[in-house]
Amino acid sequence: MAAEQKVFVLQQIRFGPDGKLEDFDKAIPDRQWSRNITVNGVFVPTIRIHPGEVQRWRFVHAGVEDNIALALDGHQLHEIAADGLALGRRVDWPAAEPSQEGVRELLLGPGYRSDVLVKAAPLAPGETSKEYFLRDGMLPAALSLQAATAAIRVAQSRAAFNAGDLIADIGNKPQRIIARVLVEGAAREMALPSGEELRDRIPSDLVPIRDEELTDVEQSVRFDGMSRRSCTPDGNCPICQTETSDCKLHFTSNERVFMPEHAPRMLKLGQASKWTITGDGIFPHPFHIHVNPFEVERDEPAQDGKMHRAKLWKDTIILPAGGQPKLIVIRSRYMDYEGEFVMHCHILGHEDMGMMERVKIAK
Ligand SMILES: [Cu+2]
Repeated sequence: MAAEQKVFVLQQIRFGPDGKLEDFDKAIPDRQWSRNITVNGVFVPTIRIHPGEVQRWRFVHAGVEDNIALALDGHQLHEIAADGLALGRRVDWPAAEPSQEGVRELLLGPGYRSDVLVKAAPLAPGETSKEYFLRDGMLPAALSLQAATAAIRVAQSRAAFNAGDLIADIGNKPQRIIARVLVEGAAREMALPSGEELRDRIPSDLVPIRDEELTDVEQSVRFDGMSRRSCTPDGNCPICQTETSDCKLHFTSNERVFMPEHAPRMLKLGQASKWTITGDGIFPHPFHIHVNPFEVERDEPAQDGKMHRAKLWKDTIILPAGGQPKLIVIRSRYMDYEGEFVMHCHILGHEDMGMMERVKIAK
């Protein structure tokens, strides 16, 4: 039996304690309302799965800026693809509780996609259903509860929504919850694919980039948030060339705010290059590039249950925050597309304030 596929579009919707947001500007300083995660537009939906069944869940982080650390109670998330690209292996991310020391949840930054297989646990004798929660480990529990309370107020005004169920759930345990997973119905004995069975699923053009392929010029990118160094007191700014008093905050890529008239970064068709990307260490900027994915390393759980470095192909990677800027080195091959596109930070506010560049591939 083929695994049923479910798409989870995760969004972070801002609203106030009355469940409304008439003025978006008011939401910015009030950080507590930025962490409401909806799944396909629904707050804490119920996902149904049979005992023993395997389903393919395709997560899309379509949120504005907060990272999400995914984990499901009592079940591993068996990751098989990242950013729409098959991994060629199965990465078994740990269950939410109890978590193994040093092993982390599956991290999704804005713009990330992740495909996981979930095999539902069996029911105990006499049980007709069992409830689990899909959680976000990054979500502060108190904020989760506030968000949930506000959501209940909204839900109560709509007859079609069973607010009573949600209130009962939130009463004591479910904090940091994204969705409720209900295991119910007749048992289905479905097997997870092994790592070997997944090995040949990698797209044929995504073979590792060898050192001798790196013939195009090495690229360097630096994302800086809130750079003020080029503003003069009269507001005349050599970065964005505006003369308004609004010119105070810059989100820059290589010290420039995006301008359509800036010349694009040039890459050579059919060649490959190394990129060194640096964030400012203040914000966790997700670097995202269109058209060609890149090869990068991350820490992921291996067969021994510990975290190990592993290579994968992606098109979005978080430049971590946490004080010191940290370099990320990637490799990319410019395959069959000739023309222009963009690379940018996938925190949409940063991108809007200038953290973006044009890129052009030519012969
Ligand atoms: Cu950013």
